[in-house]
Amino acid sequence: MQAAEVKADQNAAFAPRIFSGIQPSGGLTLGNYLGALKRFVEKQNEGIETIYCIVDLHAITVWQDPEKLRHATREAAAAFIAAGIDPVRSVLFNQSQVSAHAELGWIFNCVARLGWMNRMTQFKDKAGKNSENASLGLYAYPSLMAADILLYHATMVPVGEDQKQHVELTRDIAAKFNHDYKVDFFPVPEPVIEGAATRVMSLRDGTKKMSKSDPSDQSRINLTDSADAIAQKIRKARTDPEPLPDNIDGLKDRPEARNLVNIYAALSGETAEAVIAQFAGQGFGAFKPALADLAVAKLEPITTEMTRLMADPAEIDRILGDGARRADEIAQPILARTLDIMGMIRSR
Ligand code: AQP
Repeated sequence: MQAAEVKADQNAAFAPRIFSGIQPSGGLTLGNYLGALKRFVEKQNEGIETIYCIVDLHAITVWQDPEKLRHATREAAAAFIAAGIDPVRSVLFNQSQVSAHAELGWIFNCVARLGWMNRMTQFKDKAGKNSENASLGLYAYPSLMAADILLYHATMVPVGEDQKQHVELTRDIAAKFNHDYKVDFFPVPEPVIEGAATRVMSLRDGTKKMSKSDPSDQSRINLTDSADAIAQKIRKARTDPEPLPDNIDGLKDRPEARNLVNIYAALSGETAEAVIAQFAGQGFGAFKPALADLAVAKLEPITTEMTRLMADPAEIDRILGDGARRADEIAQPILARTLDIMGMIRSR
């Protein structure tokens, strides 16, 4: 089956609900902020029901040092809150506290087809040449992600460009389950990919995604970086010798220049066209300091608030526990009904 074809009103029976997640596989980056967190806050503020998850079960698909995982999970929670997620209006929790994710993930392992999984490009990228040595979990990652989303009957999934294929697989799993059991039980959720920075690229290589697990710290801006570190990384970002063009088409074969313009646009809330109009004809000697000032102005308050929140890890754990209880209340009836549809006896 290809990405599920859905009737226009397929999700009409479901209340609009947003689910998305971030892996605590390291400190969060500017890519995670612009592609995910910033947009998660916008969705919350639009008044849609929002459920956000720190997906620690996904993070362990590659080995994680236990102390670092604990720290990264709390730090991700601090980043959500510092960026503007209100843990009362949104549900914010870490995945492993709601065991229904793993249970529905197993069920979806039995719904997803090997042929579908074999097409997943993220597995190929992450497993690299040594795929025989990759964990089975890394291979099954997309069906656990489908469980994360469908466990809450979410209808919309804000993600960066790199996760589009996984949301399409989620749609296929939902449609196949509904078809196989002759039900309209799961919605077929839509990926929501919007804004100027759906794919923020590495500062060292404009053809590679900015990633928290890139071995080069210079390739990314971390949400914990100091103002000096941010300015230095932008100053040293790879570029070409040409000045900025006077229209967007002039960025076509200039991935590094395009990336910096997109970052500026996403941070300032302008379009890339407006940024180009402002800086046309100027070299990077002028553009980079303007970008560094903007990045520091936008990120410094978040970093400061994260530091304040991280000083009280017990409070972060309390917030995550509270979110997990609320998530569980939504998830349990949906899991129970899924098992019932499949013919599993539930008698205790
Ligand atoms: N560079 C990026 N540009 C735009 N969006 C991005 N996202 C990640 N990197 C970028 C979006 O952030 C959300 C959470 O991603 P994730 O933590 O689940 O995993 P990922 O996509 O694999 O991100 P990383 O940083 O590259 O993690 P590692 O290095 O651990 O694999 C998603 O919505 C993603 O699209």
